[in-house]
Amino acid sequence: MNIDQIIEGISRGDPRSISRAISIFEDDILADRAEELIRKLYPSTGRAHIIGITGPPGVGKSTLIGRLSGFFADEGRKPGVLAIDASSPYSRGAFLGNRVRMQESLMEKGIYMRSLTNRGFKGGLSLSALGACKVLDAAGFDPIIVETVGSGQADLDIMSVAHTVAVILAPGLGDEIQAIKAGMMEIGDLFIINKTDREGAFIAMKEIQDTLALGPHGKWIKPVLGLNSLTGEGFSDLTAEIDRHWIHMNSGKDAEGRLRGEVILIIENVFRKSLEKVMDEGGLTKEVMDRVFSREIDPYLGAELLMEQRLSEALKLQKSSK
Ligand SMILES: Nc1nc2c(ncn2[C@@H]2O[C@H](COP(=O)(O)OP(=O)(O)OP(=O)(O)O)[C@@H](O)[C@H]2O)c(=O)[nH]1
Ligand SMILES: [Mg+2]
Repeated sequence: MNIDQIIEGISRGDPRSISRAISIFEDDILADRAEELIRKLYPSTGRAHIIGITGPPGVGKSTLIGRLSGFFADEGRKPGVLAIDASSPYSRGAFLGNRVRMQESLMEKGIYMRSLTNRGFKGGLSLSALGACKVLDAAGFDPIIVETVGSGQADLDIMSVAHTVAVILAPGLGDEIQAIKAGMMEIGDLFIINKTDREGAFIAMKEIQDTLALGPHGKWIKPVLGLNSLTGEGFSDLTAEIDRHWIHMNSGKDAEGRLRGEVILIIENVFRKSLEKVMDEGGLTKEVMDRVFSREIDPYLGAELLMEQRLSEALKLQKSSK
């Protein structure tokens, strides 16, 4: 399949073409093929509501997303689901017990589900995920629900380009909840305590509400919802809040901030990739590193020298290509 065939397939919503495109991104989001794909897809994107779902392992993110996407599908919408580096991937055979049945019933409703990993350069995952969102967007999926495990830079990057971020917690996280709260109160637009059938759920909700009350207040008052993802209790409130936030987003300037975040992410990735390449190749880089190792120069000066070198090389390249 060449790029134009893939693009044509995506515009028809063909799952094979969609998977093919996402695999290209997984291999290397900065490769020429990947860039060509993005460039040609871009005009047909920009419609879908991207919803990020994040939270610690085991709080019920996948279960919740399964049910949420089912709700959206029943409303006549066409949700797509991406799981980023999840421990429980959405691939055939990887689901156990009721999850297999859940996935089958979701596929019958036309919901696209796919997990995403990174086979390219270090750190490329967030950008690949963003590329995958564009593929689903161009294929007409809306909303696009992205699951990540709530930790690490990739997670924060992905969440910064979602329109709506829901942070999921569950009772019984113990002391862990403090650390999680510290890192996640800012990125969340809505907060969910899942597993309300478990003891401690309402105390956990109260705790989150109290913490939010101390934080800065914007125009958007962050709701705290209780859910039972096994029974579906609370899900009509959840879809209502998600839709309300989407309307709120479109009336604000947030979209501009999102695109700014995306451009910065691309620059970071391009720079990191070229740096990794230079580091691997040795050469001049090794000379600088040897001076750092022998403590002749400090790491800051070493970094400065390397950056200068990279910039001048990049400029040379640009000149010669003109
Ligand atoms: N009691 C109860 N159990 C739930 C609920 N939601 C999910 N679970 C269970 O919690 C366990 C973990 O669910 P997952 O959906 O895999 O959690 P996750 O957050 O996606 O996990 P990772 O992807 O591994 O981080 C499973 O055994 C679910 O059946 C709930 O509302 N109540
Ligand atoms: Mg999961």
